[in-house]
Amino acid sequence: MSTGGTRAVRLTRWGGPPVITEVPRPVPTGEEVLIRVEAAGLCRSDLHVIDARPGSLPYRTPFTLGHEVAGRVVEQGPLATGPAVGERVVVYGPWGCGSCARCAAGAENYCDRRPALDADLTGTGAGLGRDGGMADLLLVPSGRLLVPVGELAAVQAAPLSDAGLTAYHAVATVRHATGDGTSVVVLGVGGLGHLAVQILRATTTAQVLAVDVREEALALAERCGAHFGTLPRPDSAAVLRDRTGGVGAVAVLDFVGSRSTLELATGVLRAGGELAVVGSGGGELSVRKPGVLPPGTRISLPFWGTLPELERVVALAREGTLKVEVERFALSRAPEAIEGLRSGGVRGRAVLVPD
Ligand code: FEH
Ligand code: ZN
Ligand code: ZN
Repeated sequence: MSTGGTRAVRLTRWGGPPVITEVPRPVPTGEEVLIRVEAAGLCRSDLHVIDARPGSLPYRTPFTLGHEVAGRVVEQGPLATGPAVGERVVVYGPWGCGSCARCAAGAENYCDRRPALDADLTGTGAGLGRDGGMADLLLVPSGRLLVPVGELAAVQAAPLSDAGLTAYHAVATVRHATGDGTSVVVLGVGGLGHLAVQILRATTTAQVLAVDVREEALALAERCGAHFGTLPRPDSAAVLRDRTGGVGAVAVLDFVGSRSTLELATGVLRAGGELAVVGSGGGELSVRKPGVLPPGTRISLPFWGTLPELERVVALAREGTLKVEVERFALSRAPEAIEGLRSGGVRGRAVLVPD
């Protein structure tokens, strides 16, 4: 059990391993708010950050990892607003400029000043060039970035800020196309996909069809409410189209983003459908006419989500509609958790809990 110490899992140099080290206790000034971290989720993007080549990301090392954080407000700067000391919160992860049109609307994930912030190596947010929440304490720039979670368990709350919010935003992007008798395909039932299945079932009337390379992930998809699940096979597109009554899926949510999943998406999409590419699997898709995509296809690259959406995700979780499949690790076992995520050995979302 930490003695109120300030441990942090830090990326000290590009290409080096994350190390657990002592850091000075942050002191909140101005609008800043200090959070005692209760849980911090691991994300595939953490692996991309850890593996990044020097200069490939607009971040300066060293910084603490962790962009999926829940905890309790313990100290506020003199100008702080938002949740008071003692309140339990989840941290909205994309930290924008806070004042442009997009940030004013709560869409800091699409901050208009992001290019300038990146040019200054300001960082995208907690754990993404700024000190993050794989730590005992997290300093947040403003109370506007905090959403109260009441008595929701921290290991359930933390993943809502990234996995839950990203899945919700992706569903929101395609929801207009859904309706009775329609089908949506979810490619990849991992930390984000299993939440997308639940969100689709909770907020649309579409049939949900899931694809994953792991049998246990298909079992998770079924527990989350998917109507059908299949391992990828040579005839997967035909099998899935058949499940849609032959017309195809009005939307495909690709949480993998690999060549094979994008290829499968082109084979199952209905004309005039929606392809949301969420995963950063490095796959490429030729967008040309005529080409592999059905006529009328709309492609989106949804990124994270908005503050109002995070409030809705927290509300779904607090009412018991959204449940995160979690694998806990003590903060002191962060390196092992990171390697477990890398090897694909984590079931659902890996979450670090300060020990
Ligand atoms: C964060 C930063 C950069 C790329 C992708 C991400 C996602 O993990 C956010 O959900
Ligand atoms: Zn992430
Ligand atoms: Zn902004």
